[in-house]
Amino acid sequence: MESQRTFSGIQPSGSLHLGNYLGAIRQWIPLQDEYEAFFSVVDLHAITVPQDPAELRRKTLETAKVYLAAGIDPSKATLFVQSHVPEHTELLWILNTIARMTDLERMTQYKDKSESKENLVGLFDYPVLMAADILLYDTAVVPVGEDQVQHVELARTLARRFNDRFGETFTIPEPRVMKEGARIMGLDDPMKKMSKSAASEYNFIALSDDPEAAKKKIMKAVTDSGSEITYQDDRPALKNLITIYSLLDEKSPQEIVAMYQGKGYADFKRDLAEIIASFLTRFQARLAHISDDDAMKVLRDGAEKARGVASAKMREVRERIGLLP
Ligand code: ATP
Ligand code: LTN
Repeated sequence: MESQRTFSGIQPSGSLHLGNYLGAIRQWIPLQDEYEAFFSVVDLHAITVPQDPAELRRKTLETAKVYLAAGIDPSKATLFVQSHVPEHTELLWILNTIARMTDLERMTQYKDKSESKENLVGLFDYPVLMAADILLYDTAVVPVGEDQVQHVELARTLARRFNDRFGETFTIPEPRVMKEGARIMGLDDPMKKMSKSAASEYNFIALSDDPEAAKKKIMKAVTDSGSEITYQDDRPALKNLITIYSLLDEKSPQEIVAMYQGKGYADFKRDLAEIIASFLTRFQARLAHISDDDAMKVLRDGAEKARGVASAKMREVRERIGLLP
């Protein structure tokens, strides 16, 4: 039996942070053994907000290196840059002809992002490009953070609509969200998700942060009122810190609460700061070992493999909709 496929991607639009790592990349690692995996650096998504060309190139390569340092293994998974496979934009256009304005107007990420910026057509159409990414590979499982589930649902809708109109062509994808860590919140505001486009650098811990600087961010992180260490919804700032602790140190939140009985925030934060600093030190050492040339080679091989799958799918799609061969 052929194995099922999984696909996911991250935009090279800023420094990747702990939220991207815990909420996304980390869940990809076990999937490489279970599925035929495709992990993409989605540069065409990143340009839906203005990017400096030289910086975009640098961040695209850096993001690929982060995948490798996090444990994506190119002998198991296909790692590639989205723009290296032109079929993504071709399928985007075809899906644009079946996507409805009302499908896209409901997307919360667009509503959030368009408030503060110009209303670019590309930003509005962003979820359809994401649907193209997913459907091109007959993806069964899409690992993402909670904020992306709505977009995967759009991909399901478009796949069904296409299949109904033109015959069975696309696999209907399932989103897969990890329960803990699906949404790591900002250190300066536990009501908003940790984000690389946050206004303050005290919002996030970047994977490239100096470990000492990261410790300071933890010591400065907002906390709720009260002094005991408890894990509950009405203390969202502490809950978020315990979640991070729990994921990096592989202990349950309950174990952590028990460890800090009779102790206060200061002890808890000091230990969490050490755990994060030691994680960053190890991660950055792995990253430093990956050369630009090695990463470029992985991306070239990956693009070739991805193009093989994508071009076969596009031939099928063109035929279904009646384009002349
Ligand atoms: P921005 O912060 O600029 O909105 P982003 O950090 O969401 O961007 P993306 O490239 O859009 O970055 O997201 C990459 C992946 O990381 C997605 O699967 C997303 O769900 C996940 N992710 C992003 N932020 C968090 C977070 N705070 N907690 C958990 N997962 C997150
Ligand atoms: N929109 C996603 C990134 C992304 C993606 C995908 C994720 C683009 N294409 C396909 C999963 C599958 C985000 O995280 N902002």
